[in-house]
This record gives sequence, structure tokens and C-alpha cells, in this order.
Amino acid sequence: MNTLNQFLAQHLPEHKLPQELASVLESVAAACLDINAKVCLGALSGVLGMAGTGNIQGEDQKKLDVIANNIMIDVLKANTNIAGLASEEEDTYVATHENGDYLVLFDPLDGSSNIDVNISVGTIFSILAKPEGALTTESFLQKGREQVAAGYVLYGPQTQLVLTVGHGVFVFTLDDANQFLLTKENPRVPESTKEFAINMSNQRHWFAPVQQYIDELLAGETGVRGKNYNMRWVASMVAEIHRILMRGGVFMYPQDKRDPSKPGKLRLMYEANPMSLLMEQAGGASNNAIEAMLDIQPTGLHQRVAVFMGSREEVEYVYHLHQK
Ligand code: P6P
Repeated sequence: MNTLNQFLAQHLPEHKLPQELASVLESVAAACLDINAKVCLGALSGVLGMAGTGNIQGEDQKKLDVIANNIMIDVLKANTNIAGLASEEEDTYVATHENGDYLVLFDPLDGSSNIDVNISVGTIFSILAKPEGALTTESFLQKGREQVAAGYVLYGPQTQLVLTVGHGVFVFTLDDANQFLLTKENPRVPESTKEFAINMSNQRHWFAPVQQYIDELLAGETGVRGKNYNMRWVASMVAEIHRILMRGGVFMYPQDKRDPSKPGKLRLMYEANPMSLLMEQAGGASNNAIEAMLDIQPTGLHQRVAVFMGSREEVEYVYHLHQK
């Protein structure tokens, strides 16, 4: 079985992609191995509980949020191919090497509310080419379709790295020698599904199209959809998206009436965009109920977005309900 390094050494030249991108991906993987070591030990490494600080999102940080963020920054800033970093946990971008060709954006530990109860969490990453000229915030504000690579590491029963460089999706599983080995090539998101993921406790806050869509799913074979559906909500996007990549489904975090100025909860640059590239590469779909996620022109590093992604039939169905 191919290690990550062996895979990249063959896959990137095959698609005329530079080896410097391999170096960046290997640095991301190395940082995630360090994070994995902390996550695995939980209480034994004194990393559970609250950090006593907050981030730009207005969220209380868990100790592991801060630790994972520091690991990502420390490891990635050592790679001279990287010009800058953007993190969910950092107010502004971090400039690293002015001659670097790549920008790395990440959510260092997504789903961290699950850490203290031992439910899967993950690191999400997105890689962009650094535009010509001085590094500014605008350097990062590229459409999702511009990503040169994207993926995540899921810290679950298995630790798995899932990535794309725009030519298919590849799944690596961490072995007992701490090596990522290629275990699955090109998982396909089934066109249709009977499984949906949404936080039902927000139902009273949803706008009409989502209300109607979920009512139809809940009506099952007695309703217009003519089939029964199952529901999942792990409250960890990486776990949800991995499940959908493996067996289909639709994941939603819609805008709701609680704060109309907030288009959604999830962040475009380092959550929705990387996951959307994986979805499209695996035959799925992703949008914000208005346009394809990967076509959205970003306006801010931490901008939030409504998310509907997964099995194409369902994503398109709920999209059309919004157009009525
Ligand atoms: P809620 C985790 O905090 C996260 O950003 C995603 O990983 C997850 O899908 C969502 O928020 C869960 O949100 O409102 O259900 O806690």
C-alpha cells in the first residue's frame, strides 16, 4: 500500500502539479499527526476542557483548539513553500515566507465541542496558490474553485486523511507505525440518499424552504418524496462529511431567523470551500441555496455561509425549493 509521500510523488507529476505542493501537503499531514497524538490521549495529556480564552468567532476556545492551532502554525511556518496561513483561531492571516507559492487556510480542530465527550473531531485544510505581489488579506479571498488542494484529517475510531488536488479524492488511514497509507481511491457520493443531517433543534428558526424540505423528508413514504429517510447529527462537520463521502447523505446548516445578518454558522474559507471541493470531486454537490459554493466570491477571511452539500439529487431539490 502506498504511503502518502509515495502517492504524492506519483500523483502530482501525473497531473503536472509541482512537487512543492507535495511538500505543503506533507507538512499539513505532519502537523495533523502531532494533533492526533494529543487528541488520542485526551485527559492523559491534560488537553481537555476550556482554554479560558475566546476567538474572533466569539466562541470559547477549548484547550485543544489552541494547542491544535499552535501546532498547525508552528509546523507550517517552517515550510518555505508557504507564504501565509489563515486559521479559524487567528483574527488575521499569518505571513510566513515571502517567496512561498502557497497559502494554507485551516480549521485546526473542527467539532471541538465534542472533544471532552470523545466524539470524532477533525482538522480541515484548504490550499491556494499565492497571487503575485505583496501578501494581503485579499490574497486569500479566492473562490473555492481556485483551491489547488483541500481535505481533512478525521480523528475518529481510525485516523484518516482525505484529500484532493483536483483529480479525484483519496483516503489514507493511519497505521500503527504512524504512517498514512492509501486505503481508498475515488469514493463516490451516491446521487440519491435516504439520510439527512441537520440540527433539528433549530427548526422553529428556519425559513420556509428549509421548513418545507425537512417536513417532506419527515413525511417519508406517506409524503411527496415517497420514501422514508433516516437522520444523523454528530455536530462535527468532518464526521458528517466523511460519512456522506462514504455512503451518501445531505448535510445542511442553513441561514435562519435568529440573526439574518449571519448567512449561516459555518465558515466559507476553511470549512465550506474545502469540503465542497471534495464533494464535487466525488460527484456530490454543494451550494449556499443561492449559488454553487465554489463560485462564491469571498469578502472576508471568516465570513460565514449557509451550507447544503452531499448527494446531488437532494442538494438540487432543496436548492429549487429556495428558487420558488
Ligand atoms: P451545532 C462545530 O462547532 C461546527 O462548526 C461543525 O463542525 C458542526 O457541523 C456544527 O458546528 C455543529 O453546530 O449548532 O449543531 O452545535
